[in-house]
Amino acid sequence: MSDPTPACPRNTAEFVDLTTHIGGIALDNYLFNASGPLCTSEAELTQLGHSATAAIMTKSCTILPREGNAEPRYQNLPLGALQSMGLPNLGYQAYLAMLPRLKLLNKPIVVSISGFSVTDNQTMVSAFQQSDADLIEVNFSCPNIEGKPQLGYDFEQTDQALKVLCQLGDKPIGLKLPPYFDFSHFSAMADIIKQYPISFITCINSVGNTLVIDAETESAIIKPKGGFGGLCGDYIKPIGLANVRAFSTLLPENIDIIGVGGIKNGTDAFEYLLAGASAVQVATCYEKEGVECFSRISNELATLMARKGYKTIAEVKGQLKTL
Ligand code: RRO
Repeated sequence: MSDPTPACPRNTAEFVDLTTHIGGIALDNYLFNASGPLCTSEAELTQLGHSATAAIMTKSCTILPREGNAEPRYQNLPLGALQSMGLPNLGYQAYLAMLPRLKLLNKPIVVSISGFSVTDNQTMVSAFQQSDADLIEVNFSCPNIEGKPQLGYDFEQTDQALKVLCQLGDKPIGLKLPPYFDFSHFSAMADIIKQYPISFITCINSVGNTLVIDAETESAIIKPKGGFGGLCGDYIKPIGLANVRAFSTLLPENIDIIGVGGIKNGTDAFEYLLAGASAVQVATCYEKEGVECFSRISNELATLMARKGYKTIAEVKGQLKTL
C-alpha cells in the first residue's frame, strides 16, 4: 500500500517562506554570515556569494590594511571559540574596489566598517554610500584592540558619532552593538538610536575581554591582551537572545534587529526569531563548518516552522511568550 496522504500536505518545509527584509533590502533567506575571520579576502567573499547565505557580509574594515593581532589569536572551544583577531582586513579601498565584482553574484552586500575615530568612520561611510553596497553596518563593538574601548559602551560618544554618520547618504545604516547586561543600558542605547535614522541594529558582538585558561599548561590560550578575548558560540546565545528581545521591546518596528550569537541549528535561529530578530548572522558555526551551514540551518528552520504550522518569518517574529 502507498503512503497515506498527509493530513496537511502543504505543511512541509518547502512551503515555508524564509524571505525577510533588513532596512528595506529584500533577503531571500533569514540567515547570512556575520562579520568575522572568513569574510576578509575576495576569495572568501566570492565563495559566500556562491553559497546559500542570504547576503554577503564583509569583515570589518579600517582605513588602512591591517595584519591584526599576534598569534595564537583564535582557539576553538567545545561550545564555541575565543578570539582576538585584532581587525585583520584589506583596508576599505580594497573592499570598495571588489564590490562591483561581488555584486555580480546577485546577493545583497553588507559592508562592515570599524574605524578608530569618528573621522575614520566618516571617510568610510561616505565612500560606501557612493558604492555598490546595499547596507552599511558600523561596528561600535570590537573588543580586541588594545587601548581602544568599545564605542558602544560610551553613550555620549555613540551619540556624537551618530550625529555625523547618519547624514552622509541614503543607504541604510546599522550598528553592530556590544552585549549589554543591564536594563538601564538597553534603554540608554535605545533612546540614542531612536534619535537617528538607523535602519537596523546587530546584536551582539562577541562577549569581550573574557579569559579561558588551560589548566594543564597553566596558560592563557590566546596571546593578545594577556589572553583576554571575545567569547563566541553557544556560551553567548542567552546573552544574544536577551539583547535582541530587550531592543525589540524598546525600539520602533521600523528598526530591524539582526541576531547573532550561538546560532548553529534551526532551533537557535527560531529562538532568535521569537525574540524579535528579522534576520540572523552566523559566525562561529560558519567558521567551524564552512558555507554548508547556511543551507543546513535554513532547512532545519523551515522544517521546524513547518512542524509548528508556521509559513512565514512575520508570523513568528517577536512572538515570544512570557510566563
Ligand atoms: O577583529 C576582531 O578581533 C573582532 C572584531 Br573587528 C569584532 O567586531 N568582534 C570580535 O569579536 N573580533
